[in-house]
Amino acid sequence: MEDEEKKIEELERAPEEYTEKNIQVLEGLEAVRKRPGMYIGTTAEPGLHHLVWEIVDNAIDEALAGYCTVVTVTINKGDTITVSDNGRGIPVGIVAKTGKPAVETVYTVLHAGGKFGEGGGYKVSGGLHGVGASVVNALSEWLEVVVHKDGGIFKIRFENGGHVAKPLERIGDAQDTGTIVTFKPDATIFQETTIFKYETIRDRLRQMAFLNKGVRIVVRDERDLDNVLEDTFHYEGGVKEYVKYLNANKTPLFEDIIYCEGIDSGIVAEVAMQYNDGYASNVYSFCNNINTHEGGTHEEGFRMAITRVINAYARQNKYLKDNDDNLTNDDVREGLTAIISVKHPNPQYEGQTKTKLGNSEVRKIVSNIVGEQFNRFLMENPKTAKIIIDKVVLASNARLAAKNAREATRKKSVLDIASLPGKLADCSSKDPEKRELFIVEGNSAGGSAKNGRDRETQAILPLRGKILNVEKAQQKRVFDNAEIGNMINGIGGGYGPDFDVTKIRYHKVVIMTDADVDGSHIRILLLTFFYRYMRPLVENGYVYIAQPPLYRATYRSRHYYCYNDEQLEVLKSKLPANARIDIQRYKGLGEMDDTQLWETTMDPSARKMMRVTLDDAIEADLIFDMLMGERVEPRKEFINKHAKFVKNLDI
Ligand code: 1YM
Repeated sequence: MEDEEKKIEELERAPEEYTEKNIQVLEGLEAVRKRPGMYIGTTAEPGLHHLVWEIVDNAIDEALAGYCTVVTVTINKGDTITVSDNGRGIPVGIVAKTGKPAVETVYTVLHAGGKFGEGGGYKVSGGLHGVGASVVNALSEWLEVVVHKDGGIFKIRFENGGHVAKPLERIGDAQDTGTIVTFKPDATIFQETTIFKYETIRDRLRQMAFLNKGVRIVVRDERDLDNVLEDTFHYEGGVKEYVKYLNANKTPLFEDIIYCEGIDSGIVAEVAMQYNDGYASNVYSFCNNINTHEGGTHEEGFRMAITRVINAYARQNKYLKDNDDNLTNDDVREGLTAIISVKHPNPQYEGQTKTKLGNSEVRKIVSNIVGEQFNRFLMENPKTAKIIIDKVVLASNARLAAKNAREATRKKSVLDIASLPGKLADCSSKDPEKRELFIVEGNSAGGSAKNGRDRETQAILPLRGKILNVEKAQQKRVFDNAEIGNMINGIGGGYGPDFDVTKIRYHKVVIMTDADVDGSHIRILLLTFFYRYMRPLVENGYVYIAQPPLYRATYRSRHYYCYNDEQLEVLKSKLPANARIDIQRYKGLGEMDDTQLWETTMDPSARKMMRVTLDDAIEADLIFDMLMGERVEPRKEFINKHAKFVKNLDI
């Protein structure tokens, strides 16, 4: 407990004049309230949840330091949050620099946690969130911290964005140690919503448990006491179990999950991976428990290493002949599920969304660790090695075939106006922001849409029947598919890794399908295609789902459109009790004429469209796997559980 002694010593030094410091503190918190976006990104729903991550990060740090085994997060009645842990408890002694108890300092001074944390344990927060507990306090209506430590229970309460309402006091005796924080987000800051989403918190905490092996994380929703929700996540296998979880709905090619770990220059790296019989690549990377969506040096190091090792092994064991080309990064990624997790004391983030790891030393560290340990794995497991090499060689052959096929089609059709698909009825506006592309199920609905549309801004691309399930098909078949080719040419930004969202010809791509089972299947097939081959289109919020009405009710020759059963009931309740209402249930878009389709579904001033958003790409991947993959059982289960599954899709 050397750190503790150092801290107490520091605490005992004569407090300086602190009135002025006090003012500085309040100014600091006031700055957070003035510009919350600077600290938590947004005050919409993600920002609200950010408050939870911030407090949880401190508890996880305590777990990584080796003092805490259980973290509990509870959503209480009234949407307050309680986070508790069984660590050492935040120190309660006076800090010389501020003249205040350490716990008060942590909750009122920006970035204070890191400062006295130095030398104690492994501080991992401080990445993308890591703005510190004081930011949560600044953005809360009230916040209470209870500390069990040194035989006592201590409590402090803040109100109105971090003002001390009840100074720290000892309120009882305790045998145990730990920290319990409860807060209520300030509704004047979080104007959009102050309602927490259980699923969002649950999914993030599950991920935290995978990334921090051994920590037990309990999440509870006590808002409805008749229906308390609770999940516990605890993975001794850490990222290994994460890969198993991600592959649960796939068919792995072998049992083992390959695992590499190491520490170099204070940087901890862990990698887990397994191949499945699919074609998609599911490689996710993290730095300090934050998903680095844009990749970075840890991912580069990983890719370099596996490509190098696989090529070397394939040559040594004569799977590749001397004059065969090397297998490429893309070949080794096909069907690969992997988690790359690094913990770095001083991460640098780059990229558009600051989710790309930039520290250059990490490339080599990860590459060395993975290179050495993956190579050893292949040598020790020749049967599995053969399965991997066969898979990668197959991918390589398919890639070459696809390339040839592409080159053949490219000669016929370059991505320019001349090659726009014949079935596309384009619009006349030149401004992509104003242009909308309706992808319409069936030729007859396509016809109505063409006649009913606004020709200046709305283009129509009718689809014939079902499109290919890209989740199950090999790449070559994907590009041979006419419907897919039409969409790629129509949208105009290319596809796959080369997809360029700045080149797209429409800023709204609207999926318009029938309101029946086939329609929702086609919708999922299209979403899967966009998600796998034009992900930035989804990420930037350019994909929409049209909402055609389910019913047309006619009363005294006036038509009323209802988009769901509820609306129909409301309408019925508003009309006289014995009114003779003629109700027509639309089974397909084709049952509407041009005018009806325009009025109900396409007219921007009247229509309802659902924008497809991507809350959590990893969970969305899992759902796509389940809905579109080979295995039938999990899909049945999911659909039974979520009867209206399309609505519940987290994308
Ligand atoms: C529910 C949230 O904050 N737990 C927590 C925080 C700290 C400690 C233990 C802790 C850290 C250290 C020493 C150290 C923090 N302490 C500080 C500071 N849970 C939660 N549990 N003793 C206890 O880092 O050396 C900041 S966070 F700065 F006061 F030491």
